[in-house]
Amino acid sequence: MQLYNYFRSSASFRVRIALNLKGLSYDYSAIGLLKQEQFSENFRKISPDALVPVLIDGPAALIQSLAICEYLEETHPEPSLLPGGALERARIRALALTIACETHPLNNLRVLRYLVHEFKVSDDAKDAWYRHWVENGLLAYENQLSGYDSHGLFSVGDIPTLADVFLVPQIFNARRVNTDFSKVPRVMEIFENCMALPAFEAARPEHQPDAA
Ligand SMILES: N[C@@H](CCC(=O)N[C@@H](CS)C(=O)NCC(=O)O)C(=O)O
Repeated sequence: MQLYNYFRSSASFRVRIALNLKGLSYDYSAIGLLKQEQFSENFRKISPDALVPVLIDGPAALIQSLAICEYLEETHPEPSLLPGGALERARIRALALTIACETHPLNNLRVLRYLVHEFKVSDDAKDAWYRHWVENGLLAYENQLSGYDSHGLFSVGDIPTLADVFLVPQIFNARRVNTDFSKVPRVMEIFENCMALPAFEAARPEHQPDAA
């Protein structure tokens, strides 16, 4: 498999973690987002949205990190990233979507660029926007966890799931804008537990070949 990605992209980071957790090797192809390589004609052939990540598996080019992770889950079921019964799996998906749909899109590079270029917001205002939405999203995540009857080492239970795969990269992004994590203690505990695992550690941005 081949992964088109960018070291600092949190959506790419999710797929790197999922591949590592499943013990799958892949070739790393960097797409420089700041150099605007995502808009090149060649890349758009495999990524119509001009977004990373893209996973190539044989003749197929897969986009959207959640779809890619579910593809990996179906093609390589062990270890499972969606374990448990219907309730556990619904919780895992809801947590992952809280990050993927309610939090990350508001802070994506193209959204921030639009704020700066079209609305002339300052860097401070842009960071305040970012912090607002990421704190909002992480609090929603924490509140979901609080509603569960029991707590394990990870978001849902004692093994890492798709929820953790989506959570961890968002924390890395949030740190870059001095987010206040004081209202999400359980989230931060889970984050530390994840980062103690080699699959998460190896996927972190600084360890990627294109890290600046
Ligand atoms: N929903 C997509 C989001 C992908 C996405 O937003 N990727 C970002 C990096 S994290 C990107 O390529 N941004 C390029 C840009 O904003 O121009 C997924 O989960 O794969």
